[in-house]
Amino acid sequence: PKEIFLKDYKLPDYYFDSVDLSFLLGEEKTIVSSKITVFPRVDGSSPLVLDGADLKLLSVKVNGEELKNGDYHLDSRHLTIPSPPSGTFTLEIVTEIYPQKNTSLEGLYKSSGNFCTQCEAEGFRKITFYQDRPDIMAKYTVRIEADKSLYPVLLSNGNLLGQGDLEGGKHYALWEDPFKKPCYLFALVAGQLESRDDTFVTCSGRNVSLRIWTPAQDVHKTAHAMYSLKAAMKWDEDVFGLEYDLDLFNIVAVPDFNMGAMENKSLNIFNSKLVLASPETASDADYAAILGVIGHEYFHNWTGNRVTCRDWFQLSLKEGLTVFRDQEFSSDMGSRTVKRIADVSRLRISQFPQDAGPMAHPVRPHSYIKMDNFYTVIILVYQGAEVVRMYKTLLGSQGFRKGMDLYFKRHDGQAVTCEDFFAAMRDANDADFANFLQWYSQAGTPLVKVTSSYDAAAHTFTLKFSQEVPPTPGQPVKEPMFIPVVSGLLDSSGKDMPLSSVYHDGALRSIANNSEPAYSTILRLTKKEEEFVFSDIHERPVPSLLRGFSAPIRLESDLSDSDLFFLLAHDSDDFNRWEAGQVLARKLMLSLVVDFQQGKPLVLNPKFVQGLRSILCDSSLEKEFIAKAITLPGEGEIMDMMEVADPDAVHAVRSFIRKQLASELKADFLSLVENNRSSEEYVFNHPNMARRALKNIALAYLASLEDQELTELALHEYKTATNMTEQFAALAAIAQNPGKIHDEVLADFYTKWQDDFLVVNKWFALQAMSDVPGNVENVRNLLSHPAYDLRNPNKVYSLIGGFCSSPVNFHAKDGSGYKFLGEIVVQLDKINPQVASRMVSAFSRWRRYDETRQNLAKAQLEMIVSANGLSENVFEIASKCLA
Ligand code: HT7
Ligand code: ZN
Repeated sequence: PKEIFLKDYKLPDYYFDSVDLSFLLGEEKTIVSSKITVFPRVDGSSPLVLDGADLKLLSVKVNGEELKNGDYHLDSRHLTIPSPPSGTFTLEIVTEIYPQKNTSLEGLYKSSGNFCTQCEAEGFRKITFYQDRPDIMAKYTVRIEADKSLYPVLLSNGNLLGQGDLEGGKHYALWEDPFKKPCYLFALVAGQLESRDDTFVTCSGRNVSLRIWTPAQDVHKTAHAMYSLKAAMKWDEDVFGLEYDLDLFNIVAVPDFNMGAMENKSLNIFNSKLVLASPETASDADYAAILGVIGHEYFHNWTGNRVTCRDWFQLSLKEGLTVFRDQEFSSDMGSRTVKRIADVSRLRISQFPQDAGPMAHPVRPHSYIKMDNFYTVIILVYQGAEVVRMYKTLLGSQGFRKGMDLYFKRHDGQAVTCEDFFAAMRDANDADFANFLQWYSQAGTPLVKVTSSYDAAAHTFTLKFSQEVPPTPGQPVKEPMFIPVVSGLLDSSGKDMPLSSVYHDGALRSIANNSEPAYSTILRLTKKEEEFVFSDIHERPVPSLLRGFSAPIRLESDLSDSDLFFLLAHDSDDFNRWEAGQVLARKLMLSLVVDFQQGKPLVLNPKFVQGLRSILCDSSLEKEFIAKAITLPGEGEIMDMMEVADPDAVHAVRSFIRKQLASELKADFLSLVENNRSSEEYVFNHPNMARRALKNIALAYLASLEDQELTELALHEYKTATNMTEQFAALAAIAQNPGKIHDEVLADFYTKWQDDFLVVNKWFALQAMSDVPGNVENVRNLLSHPAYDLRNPNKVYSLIGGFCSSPVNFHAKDGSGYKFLGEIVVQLDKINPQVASRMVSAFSRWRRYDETRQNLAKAQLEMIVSANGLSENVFEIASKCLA
């Protein structure tokens, strides 16, 4: 396979001006004709090289003249015209494709009888020969012709120019997109769909028609998606002054989709699970995900579509920025602290481990084999968003907005780089960003250590920082990073101390703003070691560092347990209150793991129970925050902190702490369940979600006790639930404990929901994630369940992905989990390489385990790499894991 390098980027030799596409959609085959106006970047006679994959070429014409065999060159990846005419010319190409056979779900394919497309990153080359790279931006017209009864709805990007009936029961539609776009934003949908319609009036008074398309029976489940879309359109106007630019915005929901959704210009295509919701079938988490992803794809209209990426190495230019924007949107629509906690937890679960493994790469990678693999590695998306967040932290909201305005002013309609974004932020604010650009090029999560000392005589408080970025593949030595550490100091009553000035790098900086005292400040770390000395500090403070998680780093401090309990109780920064509890829990779990490994009895520190009880009883706290604060760090997070990861010990310890807490806080948990039951119809709003979250976590703790009365309670909650959030939480609580009730309730749930494929996927995931030993057999059996289908990515993510997220069973010492995944990956790779490569990455941390497990996992990776006809997608990940 060919590796592509950032350093090899070259401007294209040819640009495309206009692209006319015509599709004859058929049952056996589809004929695609393209007519492109091509012009050279500089005059000369370089060959024109077009990308293509799985295409049957029918004809090529240049300036109306058909080319004969020797006038062009065709291989399995390219169509080359060695000597095109000089100046502007037209290129016409006709190809034949087979969407019905396309199980890779990239390019043009069929999902539940409807045609749809997915072109990012490099799917357009499966539709026709083209320069499939984002810096080729052109204006498109698209004509679609198909059988009218089978495909009554024909959609593409932009505005509908015309439509009409044709002979033989066919019809056509003609679309024109007035904006230049790269081909990865091209989209086509044809099928039997109906829409929910609405209108949005933009800030300048234009009416935009909004349509959400689904099969007829699902239209009633699109109200929340429509609400989310309108909220996103309004938010982008209010916060960034960005108005929608066409008169029509379409969303289509399809059941077979490799990722969450796609931001095609004015025709977003979504995985059904991120559109369809009703109180009975979707949980609060689903509702929140729909809000966030509808927002995300809509926000791409400016950050991604109007201003796009020069090349795929710049992916975080659009993804990091757009994820940041959707995070901000969701924060503004709900609780900022809870959203931040959820995002940081995900960062720790997904990104940090990858950053410390064989797949580590910078926000802007130096090379790739298959670009699709760099969407699954969450580094780009999450670390990318964190980098954008740091600009905002450093510049403040207004400064950040100034930077965004300049970015659009300079680059609207262009394909640009991460440096262009950096320059806009810097120039709009005249800012000094020191070595900030390192965030784009250095891989690995920086480890920052901090110690503190108080000088009572001099009234100074000193923080000494050191930073280190660990070596990663291909980058053994790193430079220090620019790390903004937002900090405050708490006095003995738990209040923020006023901060007047700090001495750093030989200079005294005033913190107070226009003689107003400040209670928080940004410490800008830029060196391997440095010191900050706060003056006028009249008692020993407890420092609250990295407030709001102001940089994506690992922080190790010398705070004592009592400092952490103090922060948990008092910090004015709610994120850091949660964080203090997590640090305490991580310390506790790690020390109990050692006890477990040494065969010592496990004993829970009563102070920890006390700390959590005070959170539970603090009526000033919001309920969703409490639910987060009493959730223990995941098993993966603890294993990541160990020299040799021990899944059995970590699982035993986490289960022990859960049960201990459940038994000691039983009365509190019971009253939480009692007092937080739904009294009214399901409403998706923050207070109601918070109430449900708190009730559900309390129920889960109680059910872990395996006590008959408490199981009855969970069963009662299951039976009386009027919404999926509470019904599924009760089911999950019961499903923790194997036995008759467990089996009966799972069977009941399936019977109830067997006709709703999205709910059935939840049922698959719940069983797959079970930590009952030997669960691999159950999962194997589920593979032949009539509702299962390896060709549907959502089902794979539920069952196979769910299984790999259960440490005890995936990492079973007999290797049964690894063998299962190995077999599935090879089988799946023949159907859908993108999904198979996402699954294979579950092996990426194999070196973190003991020797027996290492050998078993390695054997599977070797088996995969040597499999016949392996895709580049899986090869790239599996071979990197073995390197
Ligand atoms: N920008 C979209 C990315 C995407 C994608 C990438 C690779 C393979 C399939 C894909 N489907 C969608 C989606 C987004 O940013 O949300
Ligand atoms: Zn995106």
